[in-house]
Amino acid sequence: MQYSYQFDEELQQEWDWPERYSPQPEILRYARHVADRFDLRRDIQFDTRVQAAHYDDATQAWDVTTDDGKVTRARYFVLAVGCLSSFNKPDIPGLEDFEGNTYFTAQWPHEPVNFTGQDVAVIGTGSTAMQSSPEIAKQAKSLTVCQRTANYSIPAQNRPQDPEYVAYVRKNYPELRAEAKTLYGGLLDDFGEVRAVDTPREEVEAELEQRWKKGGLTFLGGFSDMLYDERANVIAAEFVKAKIRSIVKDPETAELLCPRNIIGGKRLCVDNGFFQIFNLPHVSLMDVGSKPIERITPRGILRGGTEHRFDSIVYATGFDAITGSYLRIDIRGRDGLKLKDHWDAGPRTFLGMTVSGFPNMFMVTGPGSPSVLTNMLPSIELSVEWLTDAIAALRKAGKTTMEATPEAEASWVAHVNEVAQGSLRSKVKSWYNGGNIPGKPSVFMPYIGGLPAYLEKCNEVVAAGYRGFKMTGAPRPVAPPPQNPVTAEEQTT
Ligand code: NA7
Repeated sequence: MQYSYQFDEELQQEWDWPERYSPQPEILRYARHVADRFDLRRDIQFDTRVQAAHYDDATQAWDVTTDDGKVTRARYFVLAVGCLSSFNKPDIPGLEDFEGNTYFTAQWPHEPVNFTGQDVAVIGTGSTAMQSSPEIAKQAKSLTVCQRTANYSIPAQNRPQDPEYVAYVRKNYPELRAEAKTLYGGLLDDFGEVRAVDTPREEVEAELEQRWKKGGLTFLGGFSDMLYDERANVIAAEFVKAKIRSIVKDPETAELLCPRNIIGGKRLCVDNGFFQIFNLPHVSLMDVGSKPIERITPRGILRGGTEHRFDSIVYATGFDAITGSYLRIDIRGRDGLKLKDHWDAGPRTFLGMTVSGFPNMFMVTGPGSPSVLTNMLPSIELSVEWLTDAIAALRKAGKTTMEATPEAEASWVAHVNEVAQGSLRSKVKSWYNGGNIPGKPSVFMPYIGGLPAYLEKCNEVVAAGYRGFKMTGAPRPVAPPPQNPVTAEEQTT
């Protein structure tokens, strides 16, 4: 009920969320309902990829080139491209040679996939591997999970919504939403303020047990130091490893499934019976960490000189997170400055919503905002509200463009980096810090200082008359785009 929009009270009241964790079709149904209810489809052009967006100082507008060959000229350019939408195609030799079925969890087909009677391999043990594997195991003749690094997961304990809880939330939505904004992740739950290191071990373990039974992402939230003090972290890590050993009957497989690093360093996974599947006779674990995949062959996976044959291979290999979707577009700001160059050493933004040198370009939950560390739907709304107000303020001021100053951006980037240093999350390679993509700059990309601190900063900027921004130019209508559609290359020349 919290992972939903709050901009319309009737929408909140009328929508029925039947389960604690909604499955994908349910969330899609909600998105479609919102689009229809607010008549949004007339403003959406589907099946269109943005290839380039270039700012032109002469027109003070953005020329946005799409793959249908059209150029759209716009005063404001809002990137709502998502934090986890550019998928990571792994660089495994021979990937294209496979003659069976290839799937990527990040680009799952819209029509149902049936694995009945098949030998299936899943590559990866992140969230999507852990969530898809138990489903695939229900159908497949055999399932082989290829694990490079073991990962922590907490049971989802998904269940139908309790009607009393639903009634309570519906009745108190405004207050609950307001309270959520005062919490670190923008998510209401029971959070402990004491430190695990100051609490007797049995009490810490009792709290973890209770959270394990409750299930879900806030497993580490019982104590304030779980992601800041290794001594606290190790208690939770050992607790989960003991659970894995108690679930998985074969001791060797259990040991392989036990992670070695900090719990919560990588994003915690939430599963529906992932570890349990390794007790099934047709499911096995392949350790591709100590003995990597050599190549994909037309028939399967070659590893240690042996070919393992499969009908289907599922790559659950993640995303070029947070910056990937921006950098796959040829974005150029003032004087042809390429976003790719500006972000060469990692993303540089002011408040995660604007970039110096890129006038009137706004990002929804961009790098340097709390984004993926918070409840995403409310955070998306907060970004949208802030940038909408900013555009209104710009118009009210009788100006055409607004742009973060280099100083404001530099100081925000320094702050984002500084707060990240204090967290154990900085010590583990993950998609939060570019560690999952070879050659990607190693920078902790989301703002880790928490939603309340972030909102305070955003509000301060507004209260001080958009401090940190330059507003320039007198308002004028946007000139029409060039008559003949041009390609990104032609525009370059
Ligand atoms: P994740 O969580 O980034 O997981 C990707 C997995 O794929 C992870 O286990 C990787 O192992 C593995 N991987 C990646 N490349 C390879 C290669 N080349 N060989 C073997 N294994 C590989 O991605 P998800 O899509 O599951 O989830 C992303 C987020 O979506 C998730 O955190 C939620 O927020 C929703 P590694 O650990 O790098 O050794």
